[in-house]
Amino acid sequence: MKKILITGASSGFGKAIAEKFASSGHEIIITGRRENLLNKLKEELVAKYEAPVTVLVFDVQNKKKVFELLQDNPILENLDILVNNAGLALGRDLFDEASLDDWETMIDTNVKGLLYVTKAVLSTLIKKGGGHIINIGSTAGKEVYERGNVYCATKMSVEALSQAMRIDLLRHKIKVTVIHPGAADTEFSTVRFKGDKKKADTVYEGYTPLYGTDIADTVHYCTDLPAHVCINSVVMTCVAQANSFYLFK
Ligand code: NDP
Ligand code: 8X3
Repeated sequence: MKKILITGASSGFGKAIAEKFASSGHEIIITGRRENLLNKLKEELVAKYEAPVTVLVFDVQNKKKVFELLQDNPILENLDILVNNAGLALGRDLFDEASLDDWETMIDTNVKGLLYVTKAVLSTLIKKGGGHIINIGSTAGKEVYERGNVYCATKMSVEALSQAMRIDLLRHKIKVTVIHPGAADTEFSTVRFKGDKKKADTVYEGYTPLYGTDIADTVHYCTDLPAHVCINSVVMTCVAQANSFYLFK
């Protein structure tokens, strides 16, 4: 049994990852801001799989709270896997028309939040003598697309930080894997278009996108390999998509 901490487990990829690990007999710590959804997920996973589940409620942008809750917390003792998944896009606007507030929220969540959580958890992994960090990037972190500006920049940062972690944490035997998914049907687009569900749904019309379960299977595969093997990077899309630019509808 492994112990896994997942950020952003109240929906989408994080929720699917939680279910995948709970169903395969692991201990999971699920986190996010929406306490009601996390408690509901916990109830479901306990009832279905009798899984040990802990809920931690925090905003990854809140440095103080992240460190209070995650640094040297006995609940995290012997943690094996950290999945840095919490993140979002806000808006899909031209550079000169985009909102500074949206930019700041994306940077604070996707980059600074990931750094806070990783830093806070690292002492536990180091004490244990190793572990596995999975960072969720995006195809948006491989190629910049029109109106993607700051979201793409944050996901390019996730790629750069994953490379940096892999190098600097070698001596602690910590594996670092970055997973870059393409379009996946989650709450992502509803958040991006600020609740406009109709607009969000059009993103996934005319083809079969990825689903949270596809990303969960990939995370599970990467963490289930022999101790000496590390998958450094995965770029995954649905069959209809080649990269940020080519989507066959
Ligand atoms: P969802 O919107 O379904 O899930 C996002 C999760 O992140 C939620 O659980 C949300 O929880 C959490 N979250 C957002 N902001 C914060 C915050 N400030 N503090 C704590 N938790 C937060 O989207 P996805 O599952 O699709 O997204 C997961 C990750 O995958 C993101 O990093 C996204 O950028 C990336 N991604 C998504 C793709 C897609 O097409 N869907 C493709 C490639 C990458 P809560 O609101 O409860 O805090
Ligand atoms: C989410 C995929 O194409 O909307 O990271 O940027 S995309």
